[in-house]
Amino acid sequence: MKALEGIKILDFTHVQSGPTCTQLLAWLGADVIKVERPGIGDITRGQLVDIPDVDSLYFTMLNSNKRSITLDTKNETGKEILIRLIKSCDVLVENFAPGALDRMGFPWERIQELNPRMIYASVKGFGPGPYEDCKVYENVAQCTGGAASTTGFDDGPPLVTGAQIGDSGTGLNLAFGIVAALFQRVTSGRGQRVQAAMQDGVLNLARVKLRDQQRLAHGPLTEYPVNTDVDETPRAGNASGGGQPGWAVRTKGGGPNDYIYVIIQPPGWAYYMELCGRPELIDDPEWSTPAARLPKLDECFKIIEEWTLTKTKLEVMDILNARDIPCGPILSMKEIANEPALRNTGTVVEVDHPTRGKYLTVGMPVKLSDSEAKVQSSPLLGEHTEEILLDVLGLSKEEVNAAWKSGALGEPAAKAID
Ligand code: CAO
Repeated sequence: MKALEGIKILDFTHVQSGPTCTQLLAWLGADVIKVERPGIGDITRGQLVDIPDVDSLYFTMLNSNKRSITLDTKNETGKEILIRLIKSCDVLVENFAPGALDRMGFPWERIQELNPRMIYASVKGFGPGPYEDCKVYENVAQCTGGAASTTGFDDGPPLVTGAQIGDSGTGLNLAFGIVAALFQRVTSGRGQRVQAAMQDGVLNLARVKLRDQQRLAHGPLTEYPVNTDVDETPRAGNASGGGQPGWAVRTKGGGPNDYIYVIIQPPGWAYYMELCGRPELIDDPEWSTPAARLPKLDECFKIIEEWTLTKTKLEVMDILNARDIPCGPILSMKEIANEPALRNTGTVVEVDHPTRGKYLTVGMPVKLSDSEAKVQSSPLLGEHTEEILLDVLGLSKEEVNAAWKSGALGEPAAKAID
């Protein structure tokens, strides 16, 4: 028995933010029914294609463990089927452009009328306000949520990060909101509206930078490389966001990812200086305290780098961790793909896809002891159309055939079941 077994999700999501949410719910055991436009489907099926006529990795890595039904919700029969799906499911999740579901004829008021227990969950770029009608993609959210203005080096432009904090981050927030709403429904008996804005999701993750904006009123941010004459949280380069100074230093190899992130905490200083062959700096009052080191962190990291350049990043990792000194080798995606520990825990999983063959994906990031997340293939477009109409809605074979003929499920009369 999985955590969300018995819960049916009507999944109107596309691209990344919504699909990442419903994929998490599927891994928790929910039956996720992905509704896609006949003949087209989720636009990502055909984006960044690496193998012709095969669903892209973009799609397969965000839609595992789901079932797919093709349904034209602007067709009259399609609308009737959608009404039956709304009545049969527990949660409707969507991340269309603002107002799209209303335009289809299904505003929240109508959904509530059709199924008062329905939880209606949405991702939008912005919450209510001047930008509520805007379409939004990942990097727009990173820029408007405060991440880009605080990422990068002080003498360079704002930078977006490779981590999809706007899309996958907001999908995670939405999943958490849905699970809470399902829990509340147990006692209230009612569904509710769950809304997650991508700007809010990014800002939630950039919280420490709003902290620093307020600290500026009381003096310079001394842990930032550039901290004078600024009235907005500056970009910190690789400086640590916490109270401990840190930096990415080079290691042996000279490759683009031959770096390790080191952190100088007071208890580690003496060991660093022993390793670096500079024991005289251990007790020197010019170097021995965090306050003495603060104005010359550049020099501190240069001394440490002279030593790290003699070792590989993984050797440095072993040496420092043997003394409980936290550090982070910069792992490339190639290294992560081949990391045995991540394979063993199911964080990196090999999946077999009917037309693609084997590929790697990222599995469930949270592990539940009583609800193991087994990653399965993503569905082909419309793979489960008939199965869903028969099993979930209890339609007769004649009704399914009539639906095909109406064009609601795709090419009319292209299909008929026995
Ligand atoms: N049957 C019939 N019509 C369907 C359908 C179906 N099964 N599924 C979708 N459609 C229609 C929608 O109703 C909509 O039609 P209208 O424009 O007439 O209302 C249309 O398809 C496309 O929807 P869209 O406007 O959401 O798609 P888009 O490609 O233009 O925009 C995006 C994409 C992501 C910018 C927009 O959906 C958005 O801003 N979403 C909210 C924020 C978000 O999640 N962004 C993250 C995206 S990942 O980086």
